[in-house]
Amino acid sequence: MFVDRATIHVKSGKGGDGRVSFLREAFRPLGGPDGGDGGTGGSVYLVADPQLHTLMDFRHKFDFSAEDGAMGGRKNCTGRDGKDVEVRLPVGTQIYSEQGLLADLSEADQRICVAEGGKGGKGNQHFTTSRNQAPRKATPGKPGQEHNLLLELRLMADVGLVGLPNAGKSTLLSVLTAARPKIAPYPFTTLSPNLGIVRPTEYSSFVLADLPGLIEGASDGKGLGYEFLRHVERTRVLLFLLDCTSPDPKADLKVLKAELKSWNPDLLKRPTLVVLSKTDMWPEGEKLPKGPWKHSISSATSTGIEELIEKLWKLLEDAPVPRVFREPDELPEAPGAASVQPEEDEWD
Ligand SMILES: Nc1nc2c(ncn2[C@@H]2O[C@H](COP(=O)(O)OP(=O)(O)OP(=O)(O)O)[C@@H](O)[C@H]2O)c(=O)[nH]1
Ligand SMILES: [Mg+2]
Repeated sequence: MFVDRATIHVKSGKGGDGRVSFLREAFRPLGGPDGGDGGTGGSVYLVADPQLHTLMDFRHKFDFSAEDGAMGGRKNCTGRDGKDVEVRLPVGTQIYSEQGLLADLSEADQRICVAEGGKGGKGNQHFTTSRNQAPRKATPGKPGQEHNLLLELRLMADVGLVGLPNAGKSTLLSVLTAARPKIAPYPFTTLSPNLGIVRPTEYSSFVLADLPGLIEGASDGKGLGYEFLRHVERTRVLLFLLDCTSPDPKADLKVLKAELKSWNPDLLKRPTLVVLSKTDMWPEGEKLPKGPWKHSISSATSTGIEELIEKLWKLLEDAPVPRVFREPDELPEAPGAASVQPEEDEWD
Protein backbone atom coordinates (compact mmCIF):
# COMPACT_ATOMS: atom_id res chain seq x y z
CA MET A 1 0.00 0.00 0.00
CA PHE A 2 1.21 3.52 -0.66
CA VAL A 3 1.14 5.72 2.38
CA ASP A 4 1.55 9.43 2.30
CA ARG A 5 1.72 11.40 5.53
CA ALA A 6 1.82 15.03 6.60
CA THR A 7 1.32 17.02 9.78
CA ILE A 8 -0.55 20.28 9.87
CA HIS A 9 -1.30 22.85 12.51
CA VAL A 10 -4.82 24.31 12.56
CA LYS A 11 -6.03 27.25 14.58
CA SER A 12 -9.47 28.80 14.63
CA GLY A 13 -10.04 32.51 15.16
CA LYS A 14 -10.73 34.09 18.55
CA GLY A 15 -14.18 35.58 19.06
CA GLY A 16 -14.33 39.40 18.93
CA ASP A 17 -14.76 41.21 22.26
CA GLY A 18 -18.06 42.74 23.22
CA ARG A 19 -18.07 46.57 23.19
CA VAL A 20 -18.89 49.07 25.90
CA SER A 21 -20.52 52.15 24.39
CA PHE A 22 -23.50 54.45 24.86
CA LEU A 23 -25.93 55.93 22.42
CA ARG A 24 -25.07 59.54 21.70
CA GLU A 25 -27.74 61.32 19.69
CA ALA A 26 -29.09 64.85 19.54
CA PHE A 27 -32.10 65.31 21.86
CA ARG A 28 -31.29 62.05 23.76
CA PRO A 29 -28.71 63.09 26.29
CA LEU A 30 -28.94 59.84 28.23
CA GLY A 31 -29.06 57.25 25.47
CA GLY A 32 -28.71 53.72 26.80
CA PRO A 33 -25.86 51.28 26.34
CA ASP A 34 -25.42 50.27 22.68
CA GLY A 35 -22.22 48.14 22.68
CA GLY A 36 -22.59 45.31 20.13
CA ASP A 37 -21.43 41.69 20.48
CA GLY A 38 -18.13 40.51 19.08
CA GLY A 39 -18.13 38.48 15.83
CA THR A 40 -17.50 34.74 15.89
CA GLY A 41 -13.95 33.62 15.06
CA GLY A 42 -13.40 31.78 11.77
CA SER A 43 -13.35 27.97 11.87
CA VAL A 44 -11.02 25.56 10.10
CA TYR A 45 -12.66 22.93 7.90
CA LEU A 46 -11.17 19.94 6.11
CA VAL A 47 -12.82 19.13 2.79
CA ALA A 48 -12.42 15.98 0.66
CA ASP A 49 -11.52 16.97 -2.89
CA PRO A 50 -11.61 14.24 -5.57
CA GLN A 51 -9.17 16.23 -7.73
CA LEU A 52 -6.35 15.80 -5.24
CA HIS A 53 -4.21 12.68 -4.92
CA THR A 54 -1.34 13.37 -2.60
CA LEU A 55 -0.43 15.18 0.58
CA MET A 56 2.70 16.53 -1.04
CA ASP A 57 1.61 20.17 -0.89
CA PHE A 58 1.57 20.05 2.92
CA ARG A 59 5.35 19.73 3.05
CA HIS A 60 5.49 23.44 2.23
CA LYS A 61 2.34 24.81 3.79
CA PHE A 62 1.28 23.34 7.10
CA ASP A 63 -0.10 26.24 9.13
CA PHE A 64 -3.79 27.01 8.72
CA SER A 65 -5.19 29.80 10.87
CA ALA A 66 -8.64 31.30 10.51
CA GLU A 67 -9.36 34.97 11.10
CA ASP A 68 -10.39 36.41 14.48
CA GLY A 69 -13.89 37.84 14.91
CA ALA A 70 -14.07 41.65 15.02
CA MET A 71 -15.01 43.58 18.15
CA GLY A 72 -18.65 44.58 18.56
CA GLY A 73 -19.60 47.96 17.08
CA ARG A 74 -21.57 50.94 18.34
CA LYS A 75 -25.35 51.15 17.90
CA ASN A 76 -25.73 47.45 18.82
CA CYS A 77 -23.86 46.30 15.73
CA THR A 78 -22.37 42.85 15.98
CA GLY A 79 -18.72 42.66 14.90
CA ARG A 80 -17.82 40.96 11.64
CA ASP A 81 -17.27 37.17 11.83
CA GLY A 82 -13.75 35.92 11.09
CA LYS A 83 -13.31 34.21 7.71
CA ASP A 84 -13.27 30.40 7.77
CA VAL A 85 -10.37 28.45 6.31
CA GLU A 86 -10.88 25.38 4.15
CA VAL A 87 -8.09 22.85 3.82
CA ARG A 88 -8.66 20.64 0.78
CA LEU A 89 -7.47 17.04 1.10
CA PRO A 90 -7.59 13.99 -1.16
CA VAL A 91 -10.54 11.64 -0.67
CA GLY A 92 -9.42 8.81 1.62
CA THR A 93 -7.36 10.97 3.99
CA GLN A 94 -7.56 9.94 7.61
CA ILE A 95 -7.10 12.61 10.23
CA TYR A 96 -5.53 11.89 13.60
CA SER A 97 -5.35 14.22 16.57
CA GLU A 98 -3.29 13.52 19.69
CA GLN A 99 -6.31 11.57 21.00
CA GLY A 100 -6.46 9.21 18.01
CA LEU A 101 -8.51 8.95 14.82
CA LEU A 102 -10.60 12.09 14.47
CA ALA A 103 -12.17 11.56 11.05
CA ASP A 104 -11.98 9.67 7.82
CA LEU A 105 -12.66 11.69 4.67
CA SER A 106 -14.03 8.82 2.66
CA GLU A 107 -16.50 10.63 0.40
CA ALA A 108 -16.03 13.41 -2.11
CA ASP A 109 -16.98 16.85 -0.74
CA GLN A 110 -17.24 15.58 2.82
CA ARG A 111 -16.54 18.52 5.13
CA ILE A 112 -15.59 18.45 8.77
CA CYS A 113 -14.80 21.16 11.26
CA VAL A 114 -11.51 20.52 13.09
CA ALA A 115 -11.22 23.83 14.95
CA GLU A 116 -14.34 25.79 15.77
CA GLY A 117 -14.09 29.56 15.90
CA GLY A 118 -14.44 31.19 19.35
CA LYS A 119 -17.80 32.78 20.17
CA GLY A 120 -17.92 36.56 20.29
CA GLY A 121 -18.19 38.34 23.65
CA LYS A 122 -21.34 40.19 24.69
CA GLY A 123 -21.62 43.97 24.38
CA ASN A 124 -22.81 46.14 27.25
CA GLN A 125 -26.33 46.35 25.75
CA HIS A 126 -26.99 42.98 27.48
CA PHE A 127 -26.03 44.09 30.95
CA THR A 128 -28.64 46.73 31.70
CA THR A 129 -30.52 46.04 34.90
CA SER A 130 -33.17 48.05 36.72
CA ARG A 131 -30.46 49.32 39.05
CA ASN A 132 -27.78 49.91 36.47
CA GLN A 133 -28.99 51.60 33.31
CA ALA A 134 -25.45 52.42 32.17
CA PRO A 135 -23.39 49.24 32.58
CA ARG A 136 -19.72 49.48 31.75
CA LYS A 137 -19.50 45.71 31.44
CA ALA A 138 -18.87 43.61 28.32
CA THR A 139 -17.36 40.14 27.96
CA PRO A 140 -14.28 39.19 25.97
CA GLY A 141 -14.49 36.85 22.99
CA LYS A 142 -13.75 33.16 23.58
CA PRO A 143 -10.36 31.93 22.36
CA GLY A 144 -10.10 29.74 19.25
CA GLN A 145 -8.94 26.13 19.26
CA GLU A 146 -5.54 24.93 18.20
CA HIS A 147 -4.47 21.40 17.19
CA ASN A 148 -1.68 19.53 15.51
CA LEU A 149 -3.16 16.96 13.15
CA LEU A 150 -1.57 14.01 11.43
CA LEU A 151 -2.91 13.36 7.94
CA GLU A 152 -2.51 9.93 6.44
CA LEU A 153 -3.50 8.90 2.94
CA ARG A 154 -3.64 5.32 1.80
CA LEU A 155 -3.46 5.71 -1.90
CA MET A 156 -5.31 3.82 -4.49
CA ALA A 157 -3.61 4.25 -7.84
CA ASP A 158 -5.87 4.73 -10.85
CA VAL A 159 -3.65 2.91 -13.34
CA GLY A 160 -1.14 0.16 -12.58
CA LEU A 161 1.71 -0.68 -14.97
CA VAL A 162 1.95 -4.43 -15.45
CA GLY A 163 4.87 -5.90 -17.37
CA LEU A 164 7.80 -8.28 -17.33
CA PRO A 165 11.02 -6.91 -15.83
CA ASN A 166 12.77 -4.48 -18.18
CA ALA A 167 9.64 -3.81 -20.28
CA GLY A 168 10.08 -0.07 -19.82
CA LYS A 169 7.51 0.61 -17.08
CA SER A 170 9.60 3.01 -15.04
CA THR A 171 10.71 4.81 -18.18
CA LEU A 172 7.08 5.29 -19.19
CA LEU A 173 6.22 6.66 -15.73
CA SER A 174 9.06 9.16 -16.06
CA VAL A 175 7.74 10.29 -19.45
CA LEU A 176 4.10 10.61 -18.35
CA THR A 177 4.68 12.23 -14.97
CA ALA A 178 7.12 14.29 -12.97
CA ALA A 179 8.22 11.16 -11.05
CA ARG A 180 11.87 10.15 -11.42
CA PRO A 181 12.07 6.41 -10.71
CA LYS A 182 15.25 4.42 -11.09
CA ILE A 183 15.67 3.13 -14.65
CA ALA A 184 18.26 0.54 -15.64
CA PRO A 185 18.84 -2.05 -18.37
CA TYR A 186 18.53 -4.99 -15.98
CA PRO A 187 15.51 -6.77 -14.49
CA PHE A 188 14.05 -5.98 -11.06
CA THR A 189 15.26 -2.41 -11.00
CA THR A 190 11.98 -1.38 -9.38
CA LEU A 191 11.59 -2.93 -5.94
CA SER A 192 8.65 -0.96 -4.61
CA PRO A 193 5.94 1.02 -6.39
CA ASN A 194 6.60 4.49 -7.70
CA LEU A 195 3.69 6.84 -8.14
CA GLY A 196 3.27 9.72 -10.49
CA ILE A 197 0.47 12.06 -11.41
CA VAL A 198 -0.62 12.29 -15.03
CA ARG A 199 -2.44 15.44 -16.06
CA PRO A 200 -4.55 14.89 -19.20
CA THR A 201 -5.73 18.51 -18.97
CA GLU A 202 -5.02 21.42 -16.69
CA TYR A 203 -7.92 20.45 -14.44
CA SER A 204 -7.81 16.66 -14.48
CA SER A 205 -5.34 14.17 -13.12
CA PHE A 206 -4.90 10.51 -12.31
CA VAL A 207 -2.35 8.46 -10.42
CA LEU A 208 -0.12 6.05 -12.30
CA ALA A 209 1.73 3.35 -10.37
CA ASP A 210 4.93 1.85 -11.72
CA LEU A 211 5.09 -1.57 -10.16
CA PRO A 212 7.88 -4.11 -9.78
CA GLY A 213 8.27 -6.47 -12.74
CA LEU A 214 6.16 -9.61 -12.81
CA ILE A 215 7.55 -13.01 -13.81
CA GLU A 216 6.18 -16.49 -14.23
CA GLY A 217 5.64 -18.02 -10.80
CA ALA A 218 5.04 -14.65 -9.11
CA SER A 219 1.79 -15.90 -7.62
CA ASP A 220 3.89 -18.54 -5.83
CA GLY A 221 6.17 -15.81 -4.52
CA LYS A 222 8.83 -15.88 -7.23
CA GLY A 223 10.79 -12.72 -7.95
CA LEU A 224 9.07 -9.81 -6.28
CA GLY A 225 5.79 -11.63 -6.81
CA TYR A 226 3.81 -10.80 -3.69
CA GLU A 227 5.27 -7.33 -3.61
CA PHE A 228 3.82 -6.76 -7.02
CA LEU A 229 0.52 -8.53 -6.63
CA ARG A 230 -0.59 -6.93 -3.41
CA HIS A 231 -0.17 -3.52 -5.04
CA VAL A 232 -1.92 -4.34 -8.27
CA GLU A 233 -5.09 -5.09 -6.32
CA ARG A 234 -5.29 -1.41 -5.49
CA THR A 235 -5.49 -0.14 -9.04
CA ARG A 236 -8.58 0.56 -11.17
CA VAL A 237 -7.16 0.10 -14.66
CA LEU A 238 -4.33 -2.22 -15.73
CA LEU A 239 -1.87 -1.15 -18.40
CA PHE A 240 -0.05 -4.21 -19.76
CA LEU A 241 3.27 -3.09 -21.20
CA LEU A 242 5.00 -5.49 -23.62
CA ASP A 243 8.49 -5.03 -25.02
CA CYS A 244 8.09 -5.22 -28.83
CA THR A 245 11.66 -6.50 -29.17
CA SER A 246 10.89 -9.53 -27.00
CA PRO A 247 11.02 -12.86 -28.92
CA ASP A 248 7.27 -13.34 -28.35
CA PRO A 249 5.25 -10.42 -26.88
CA LYS A 250 2.05 -12.49 -27.16
CA ALA A 251 3.54 -15.18 -24.92
CA ASP A 252 4.68 -12.44 -22.49
CA LEU A 253 1.11 -11.20 -22.23
CA LYS A 254 -0.07 -14.74 -21.54
CA VAL A 255 2.42 -15.08 -18.68
CA LEU A 256 1.30 -11.78 -17.17
CA LYS A 257 -2.40 -12.64 -17.40
CA ALA A 258 -1.89 -16.16 -16.06
CA GLU A 259 -0.06 -14.80 -13.01
CA LEU A 260 -2.73 -12.20 -12.29
CA LYS A 261 -5.43 -14.82 -12.72
CA SER A 262 -3.88 -17.33 -10.36
CA TRP A 263 -3.51 -14.61 -7.74
CA ASN A 264 -7.01 -13.26 -8.11
CA PRO A 265 -9.21 -14.06 -11.14
CA ASP A 266 -11.20 -10.85 -10.60
CA LEU A 267 -8.15 -8.80 -11.55
CA LEU A 268 -8.66 -9.69 -15.21
CA LYS A 269 -12.20 -8.30 -15.11
CA ARG A 270 -10.79 -4.82 -14.62
CA PRO A 271 -10.53 -2.49 -17.60
CA THR A 272 -7.19 -3.08 -19.30
CA LEU A 273 -5.10 -1.60 -22.08
CA VAL A 274 -2.41 -3.65 -23.80
CA VAL A 275 0.44 -1.58 -25.20
CA LEU A 276 3.64 -2.43 -27.09
CA SER A 277 6.68 -0.51 -25.85
CA LYS A 278 10.09 0.47 -27.26
CA THR A 279 8.83 0.79 -30.85
CA ASP A 280 11.84 2.98 -31.68
CA MET A 281 13.92 -0.21 -31.47
CA TRP A 282 11.83 -1.85 -34.20
CA PRO A 283 13.48 -1.79 -37.64
CA GLU A 284 12.17 1.16 -39.62
CA GLY A 285 9.63 0.37 -42.31
CA GLU A 286 8.85 -3.08 -40.88
CA LYS A 287 5.44 -3.88 -39.44
CA LEU A 288 5.17 -4.30 -35.69
CA PRO A 289 4.28 -7.80 -34.44
CA LYS A 290 0.56 -8.57 -34.54
CA GLY A 291 -1.34 -9.34 -31.35
CA PRO A 292 -4.18 -8.28 -29.05
CA TRP A 293 -2.64 -4.83 -28.44
CA LYS A 294 -4.45 -1.70 -29.46
CA HIS A 295 -1.62 0.74 -29.09
CA SER A 296 2.15 1.09 -29.32
CA ILE A 297 4.53 3.63 -27.85
CA SER A 298 8.12 4.66 -27.55
CA SER A 299 9.11 6.39 -24.35
CA ALA A 300 12.41 7.28 -26.00
CA THR A 301 10.86 9.30 -28.84
CA SER A 302 7.46 10.03 -27.16
CA THR A 303 5.64 8.41 -30.09
CA GLY A 304 2.08 7.46 -29.12
CA ILE A 305 2.33 9.03 -25.66
CA GLU A 306 -0.40 11.69 -26.09
CA GLU A 307 -2.83 9.08 -27.44
CA LEU A 308 -1.96 6.75 -24.58
CA ILE A 309 -2.97 9.39 -22.04
CA GLU A 310 -6.27 9.93 -23.87
CA LYS A 311 -7.01 6.20 -23.94
CA LEU A 312 -6.27 5.77 -20.25
CA TRP A 313 -8.41 8.76 -19.33
CA LYS A 314 -11.33 7.29 -21.33
CA LEU A 315 -10.97 3.93 -19.59
CA LEU A 316 -10.87 5.59 -16.18
CA GLU A 317 -14.11 7.43 -16.83
CA ASP A 318 -16.12 4.23 -16.40
CA ALA A 319 -13.73 2.18 -14.30
CA PRO A 320 -15.23 1.33 -10.91
CA VAL A 321 -13.23 1.55 -7.69
CA PRO A 322 -12.52 -2.10 -6.91
CA ARG A 323 -13.15 -3.65 -3.57
CA VAL A 324 -9.85 -4.41 -1.88
CA PHE A 325 -9.79 -8.16 -1.71
CA ARG A 326 -7.04 -8.68 0.81
CA GLU A 327 -5.50 -6.34 3.27
CA PRO A 328 -1.68 -6.44 3.18
CA ASP A 329 -1.40 -8.13 6.58
CA GLU A 330 -3.60 -10.98 5.39
CA LEU A 331 -1.12 -11.84 2.67
CA PRO A 332 1.41 -14.63 2.95
CA GLU A 333 4.98 -13.60 3.68
CA ALA A 334 6.93 -13.17 0.45
CA PRO A 335 10.01 -15.36 0.57
CA GLY A 336 13.07 -13.16 0.19
CA ALA A 337 11.06 -10.07 -0.66
CA ALA A 338 10.22 -9.42 2.98
CA SER A 339 13.82 -8.62 3.76
CA VAL A 340 14.01 -6.21 0.82
CA GLN A 341 10.79 -4.39 1.51
CA PRO A 342 9.23 -2.97 4.66
CA GLU A 343 5.60 -3.93 5.26
CA GLU A 344 4.41 -0.51 4.23
CA ASP A 345 6.21 1.59 1.70
CA GLU A 346 6.63 5.15 2.71
CA TRP A 347 6.23 7.25 -0.34
CA ASP A 348 8.81 9.96 -0.44
N1 LIG B 1 15.01 2.36 -26.89
C1 LIG B 1 14.17 2.38 -25.87
N2 LIG B 1 14.58 1.93 -24.66
C2 LIG B 1 13.70 1.97 -23.65
C3 LIG B 1 12.37 2.47 -23.79
N3 LIG B 1 11.75 2.35 -22.61
C4 LIG B 1 12.63 1.83 -21.75
N4 LIG B 1 13.82 1.58 -22.36
C5 LIG B 1 15.04 0.99 -21.75
O1 LIG B 1 14.74 -0.29 -21.25
C6 LIG B 1 15.47 -0.54 -20.03
C7 LIG B 1 14.53 -0.92 -18.92
O2 LIG B 1 13.69 0.16 -18.62
P1 LIG B 1 12.93 0.33 -17.23
O3 LIG B 1 12.01 1.47 -17.41
O4 LIG B 1 13.88 0.35 -16.08
O5 LIG B 1 12.11 -1.04 -17.21
P2 LIG B 1 11.11 -1.58 -16.08
O6 LIG B 1 9.98 -2.25 -16.78
O7 LIG B 1 10.77 -0.52 -15.15
O8 LIG B 1 12.02 -2.71 -15.41
P3 LIG B 1 11.89 -3.34 -13.91
O9 LIG B 1 11.79 -2.20 -12.93
O10 LIG B 1 13.14 -4.10 -13.76
O11 LIG B 1 10.69 -4.21 -13.92
C8 LIG B 1 16.24 0.73 -19.76
O12 LIG B 1 17.55 0.56 -20.22
C9 LIG B 1 15.53 1.79 -20.56
O13 LIG B 1 16.37 2.84 -20.96
C10 LIG B 1 11.99 2.95 -25.10
O14 LIG B 1 10.88 3.42 -25.35
N5 LIG B 1 12.93 2.88 -26.09
MG1 LIG C 1 11.14 -0.35 -13.19
